[in-house]
Amino acid sequence: MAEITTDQAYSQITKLGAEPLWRHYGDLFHPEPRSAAVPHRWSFSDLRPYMLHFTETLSLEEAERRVLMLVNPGLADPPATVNSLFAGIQIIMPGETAQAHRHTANAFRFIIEGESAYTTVNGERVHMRPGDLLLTPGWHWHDHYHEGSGPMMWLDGLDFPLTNSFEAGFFELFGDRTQKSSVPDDFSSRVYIHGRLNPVWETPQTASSPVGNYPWSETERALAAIGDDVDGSESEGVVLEYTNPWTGGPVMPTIDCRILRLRPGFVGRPARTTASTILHAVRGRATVEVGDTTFDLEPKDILAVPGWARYRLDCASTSDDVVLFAYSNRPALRALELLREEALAD
Ligand code: GTQ
Repeated sequence: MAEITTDQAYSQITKLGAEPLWRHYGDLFHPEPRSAAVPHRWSFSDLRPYMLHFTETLSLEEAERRVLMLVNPGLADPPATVNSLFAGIQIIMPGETAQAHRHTANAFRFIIEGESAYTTVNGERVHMRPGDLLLTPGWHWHDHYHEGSGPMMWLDGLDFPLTNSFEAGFFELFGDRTQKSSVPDDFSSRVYIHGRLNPVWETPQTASSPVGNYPWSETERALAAIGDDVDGSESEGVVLEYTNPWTGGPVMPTIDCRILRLRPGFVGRPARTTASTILHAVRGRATVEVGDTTFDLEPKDILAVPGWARYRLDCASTSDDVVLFAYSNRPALRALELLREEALAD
């Protein structure tokens, strides 16, 4: 090969489908993670009128789901909200059905507004109220129906960016628009919600929690029972994780869901984690620094916190407490031994 120049060797190996690692090494191996996602806030009150607009112009016969995707400016194609996770806001109007389907992506809904809708999950009608967390783990049939009045809106969380990156995304229509009820309404929540009293006649069918709905009333009770008797975590205040009653672990293999309560005057210690996180303000006004940006979260807003970004939470500007809902890809990172979390100096 002495007769060819080095430049020719580079172009020849490219034609042969090879590249020199030494010219790419620094792009592939970083001292620390570099998220393509950017810190970003979505204002619920800004988006809400457009949600309502589409209820007038788009029927649910025309759309699989009426959802506004919250697309991170750094993750437009394929769209994602943070690495491996998606957030969307879904709206369904009285009398509408969102047809039955299933997908390998894990999903949950956190209810923002409205009453008297339910999701049928594998034959069980699971009713929704604001603040409830409903699970539709991967490959569970689900359709939504609204039998009440007024718009019903919720935050959808899915891991399809992850399932698609693994090239393991499957999707299937049920056939009929809705499933028949084949299990008593809200049965899984009634059986499992007590947590420390599990049914012995059941055996786990999937790695995900069998609970259809973690009702807000129980979350409130848990927060009230703890009250102001603990400081909680230095960075995130009183943090409660929704758990799988079989394992005590996260609700789904790729997504964990938590409630954070920042007591009045809370000023959090900065921290970072390789987990990519999405925050949703349930009540109160929080200030959240992510990287170099400071966000004021109004109730119902949604915030993307990219992995390994420095973040700091506080509610010093209000005399009320703040409650946030948070979900992340922490369980997936933990399973792959990629989870690193640390507190930082102020
Ligand atoms: O409600 O089943 O936001 O399938 C995205 C995909 C919601 C749902 C989304 C979905 C759903």
